[in-house]
Amino acid sequence: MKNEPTAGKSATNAKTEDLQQYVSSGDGKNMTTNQGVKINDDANSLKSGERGATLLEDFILREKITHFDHERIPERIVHARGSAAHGFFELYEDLSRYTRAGFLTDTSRITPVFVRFSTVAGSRGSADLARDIRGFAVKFYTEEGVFDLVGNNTPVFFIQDAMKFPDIIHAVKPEPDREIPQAASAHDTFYDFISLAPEALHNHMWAMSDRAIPRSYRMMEGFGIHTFRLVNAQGEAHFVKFHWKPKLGVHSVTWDEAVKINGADPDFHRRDLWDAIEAGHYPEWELGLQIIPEADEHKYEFDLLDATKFLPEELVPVRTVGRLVLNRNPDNFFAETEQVAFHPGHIVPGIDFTNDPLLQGRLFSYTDTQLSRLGGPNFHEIPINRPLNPVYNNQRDAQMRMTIDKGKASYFPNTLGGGCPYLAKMAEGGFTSYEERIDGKKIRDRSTSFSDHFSQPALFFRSLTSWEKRHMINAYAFELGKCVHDHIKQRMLWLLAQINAELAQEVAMRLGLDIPNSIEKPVNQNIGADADPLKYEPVPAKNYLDKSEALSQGYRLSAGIEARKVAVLVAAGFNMDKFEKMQSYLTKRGVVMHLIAPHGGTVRCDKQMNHPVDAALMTTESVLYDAVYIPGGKASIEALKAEGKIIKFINEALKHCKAVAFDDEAQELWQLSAAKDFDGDEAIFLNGDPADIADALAKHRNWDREPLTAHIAV
Ligand code: HDD
Repeated sequence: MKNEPTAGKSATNAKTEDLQQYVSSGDGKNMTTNQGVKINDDANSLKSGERGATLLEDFILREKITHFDHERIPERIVHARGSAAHGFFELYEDLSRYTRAGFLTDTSRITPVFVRFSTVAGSRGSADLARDIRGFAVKFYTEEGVFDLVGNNTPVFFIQDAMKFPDIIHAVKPEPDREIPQAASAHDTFYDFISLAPEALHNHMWAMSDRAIPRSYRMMEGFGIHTFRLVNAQGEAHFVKFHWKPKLGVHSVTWDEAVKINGADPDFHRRDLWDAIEAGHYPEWELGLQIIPEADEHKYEFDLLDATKFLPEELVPVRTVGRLVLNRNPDNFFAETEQVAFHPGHIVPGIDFTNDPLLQGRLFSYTDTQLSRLGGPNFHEIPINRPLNPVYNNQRDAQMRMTIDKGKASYFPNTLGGGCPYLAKMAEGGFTSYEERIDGKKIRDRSTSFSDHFSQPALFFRSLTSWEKRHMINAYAFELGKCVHDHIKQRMLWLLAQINAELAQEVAMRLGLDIPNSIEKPVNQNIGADADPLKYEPVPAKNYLDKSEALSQGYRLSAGIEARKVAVLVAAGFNMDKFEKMQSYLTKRGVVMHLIAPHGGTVRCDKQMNHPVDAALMTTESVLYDAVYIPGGKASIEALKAEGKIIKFINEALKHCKAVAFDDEAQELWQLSAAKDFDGDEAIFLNGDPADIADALAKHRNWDREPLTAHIAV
């Protein structure tokens, strides 16, 4: 199946073509009932007289209302809020030395994918910029069946054993008495749990880092988290960790921005992904693999089966093996994005599991949840979930069965069906589980090789730039500051002190609390009733690696500025030449320029031409843009000076460390805003050269400005 990716809104691949058979449009057609009867009146029910009672006989009314009454399905128990897109995966090099998976060995293939990004804790209608881990789930429609890589945007997870998943989710979800707070971890039940389960600290630190408030889904890394196995045609295995590296770099907004974006545009990430794809700026990631020989299983200071640990890239480099491009928006949110069902247990020959106890539990949960979410065991027949290759087996019936299975034999072995469907030998592509030797006793326990809960969080903190550390300290201070119970905050401070003294002291200072020297109960209370607490106490932090730049967002800036947004503040009489010079330079590089004026409609420039206004000042906010540009033009600047919101708009951009450029007369606004306080700032421009703005956009923010912005009141 060679399927060249095509560009534009009509980008197709084998899966999007397959979906076309289910796509329906009423364009140019009569309206009908679900039974195909043409409808003559869709506005009035059938009544006994003009002002009389409505008749039960009205099958058109009954059908319409009944269907409406049942439109909703249960939202996902976690990751309810999300957005998705179609695209393709393309392989750079043949990896048959490691795996027999076709999409990882055949470089001529284009494998269709459907990718869904999500937040974890919030409901389906919650705002996009919640401080939260992001889901990064990829469904590959391979020639050998569906492979799902159901990962997150952090390389580790909160817990080590699936047994604790309901607990941590109950702790982070809104508190059950009042169902408050929505899509927020800053509350007592969450910290009560985290402070008693030190295994959760590591992923929690990632949740307090800038990763948890991304600028865009397009600017996030993705991680498969667990150690999986690659198995080649000879049955030989290697361990593997999966990574997605975004071409646009990894970037985030500030917390102040996140809070304001949630009000100004709760669909900020959803809109950003949709708009970028519609404009032809297709987001792209490279697939990276860390491949580990089986012989190295016990080589590291941590256990490869422990999902709260990453494998530092300094120990095993990430090998870039292919690219993922998202080039088509779904046609229907519900049918595709809502009904797509991912499952870490959807694997293809050449990939296999490990004994990671978190992964093992997930293998149960994902099918189980679809049974109530999608209503029964036939959810694999929903178009978005169907594999590209045909399905033949002896599973039958159940709610909403679409397939019409022919013949008498729905069992195997059989003679009445000619022995069909028959089995595939391994050489014919039949899946065979990796033969792993297992010796041991049946035991409900946790390996002590999982007990180092502090070394990697400490490594993570050490690896951050000063601005990332500052953001994390403030995030902890905010979240714990929202908690009511001091004993919970104090346990958290004690735990933070085990990771990094600076982190703990700075947070303690902001909370107005002291760090306790010890805590009364065992540190780890996440153990069995008869377990020996000493056996499960976390070991003190070790330093087996001083720093890992890959953990920081500060070292991997990108040159890509596609679909970045620049606010251009204008009023009647603005300088058209300067604006057009800026516009032509930046739009060629994919930047979106929005003309923002005190009113909607059009705005007249100094050449007496009318330009359409993209947003009236009252309908938009500074936080929705990556940079601000103010062209000159005396009349324009005079009018802007009369708008109180203009200075707020500029000052907010300055506070959030964005590029701001003032041309000619606009320098009066430089004087009136906080811009004049930042002498020599590398992202504040007077008579800005478009190339400088492009450069500043690529750097994302001038974080060096941040410590100097405390006085800006916005
Ligand atoms: Fe999960 C959904 C990622 C552990 C149980 N999970 C879900 C989604 C993502 C992840 C991205 C949303 C998929 C989509 O877009 O539809 N989950 C993870 C990662 C984990 C993880 C990276 C650890 C490494 N999950 C995990 C555990 C359990 C679950 C340990 C239960 C034992 N996850 C679920 C679920 C969900 C789900 C309840 C909700 C909706 C769904 O599956 O389809 O089954």
